[in-house]
Amino acid sequence: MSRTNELIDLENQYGAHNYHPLPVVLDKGEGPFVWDVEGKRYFDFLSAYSAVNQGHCHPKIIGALKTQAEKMTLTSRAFYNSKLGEFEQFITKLFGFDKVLMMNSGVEAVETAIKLCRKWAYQKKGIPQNEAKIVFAKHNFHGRTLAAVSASTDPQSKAEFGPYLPGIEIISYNDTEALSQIIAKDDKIAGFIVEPIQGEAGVIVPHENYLKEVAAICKKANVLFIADEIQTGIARTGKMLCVDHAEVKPDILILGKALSGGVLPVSAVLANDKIMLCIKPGEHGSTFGGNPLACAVAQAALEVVLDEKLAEKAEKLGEIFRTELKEMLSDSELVKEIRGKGLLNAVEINTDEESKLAWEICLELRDRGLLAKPTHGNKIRFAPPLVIDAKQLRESIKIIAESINKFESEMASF
Ligand code: IF1
Repeated sequence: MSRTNELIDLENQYGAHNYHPLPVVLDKGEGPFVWDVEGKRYFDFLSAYSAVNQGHCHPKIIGALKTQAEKMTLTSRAFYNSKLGEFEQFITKLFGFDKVLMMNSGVEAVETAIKLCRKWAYQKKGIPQNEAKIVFAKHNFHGRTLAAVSASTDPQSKAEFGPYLPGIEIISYNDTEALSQIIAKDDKIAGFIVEPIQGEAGVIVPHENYLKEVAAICKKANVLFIADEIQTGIARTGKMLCVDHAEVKPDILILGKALSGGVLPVSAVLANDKIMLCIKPGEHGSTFGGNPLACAVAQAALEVVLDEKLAEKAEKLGEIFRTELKEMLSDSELVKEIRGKGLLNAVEINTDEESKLAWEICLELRDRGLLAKPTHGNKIRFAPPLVIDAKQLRESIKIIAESINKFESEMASF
């Protein structure tokens, strides 16, 4: 049996069956590339769901990891540590907020934002205890905890995990009228949590004024505008934050994934004092949140984004990706739409969500040396590390177009 099959069998036998991975076993990564256990090289067009924007094993981030790991990794927040304060100053100045609260995984930061919003609702907005509501968008993805799945509208993430958290309202995405209406008829609404582009839903880009209008509606009604930039943030969409395209600032900003360059789970919630100081000592925390290793890594990861101008790169390369792929696939009956912002893109295949075609295309891409994964059956996300260069990107565009075209003649059978 091949090493690949041996390792897949091990995961099948001893691991929970909560994923359905593409059959490839990865062993090594560098920049935009990963290698499997047989030594075959691939372009990584998933980037661990946009966590490795800075490229695999970026030497500066790994350097910071090694240096800090040899000195001190964890103190808990029972004591101060020599890295946290300086990092907090750096990240708050960078994003323009008074304060930051450090956590680990993305969903923990989402939970933190929900808790913070509720505290603010009772202390500042005067909503009666236990009655605050938070609005979420249909087809959202904010993670896997009970609060996040309670807010989910996707039966796959949600079903049979009830009872769910109360105090959640759902409106359609990209619909400011729905937001205005729900806020107008309910004075218990404390916040609106939204992805600036819906990732899991299939890279759904809202209309150009959406976020500007959302910010204005929330401001007027004294409702917190909370942006989940876990997937869209840290240069992925061609600006440091996706909300920067709309020139708006959320009341609460949630970051994760590429905040550490994919090296450690590091997440952050940013807000100004009038919100952040609603949480007092002992009311929220985490053993690992704000640990010195995470701070050293995140500081280096953000410096790489700035030093290497990854936002500008993502903007330019994203234009090339969409324009040239559209040209190469202009005759394709298989492609319904090519869309995205910066280097967060998707190709929607012209089949229903149950079709296996997108999966088959991803297997073809794998065979030709490029890794991507379908989402919701018929959408394939293309999100390479932002360190990819124009020549490598063009090579990738060719692989993608050729792989899709290969299925053109076989379409009828899917
Ligand atoms: C899985 C998707 C991506 C996120 C947004 C919070 C979180 C995520 C906007 C939670 C996480 C991940 C998690 C991963 C799959 C993946 C994903 F397809 F499910 F939707 F990226 F597109 N907010 N997204 O995208 O962050 O706690 O995971 O650090 O759960 O399988 P986390």
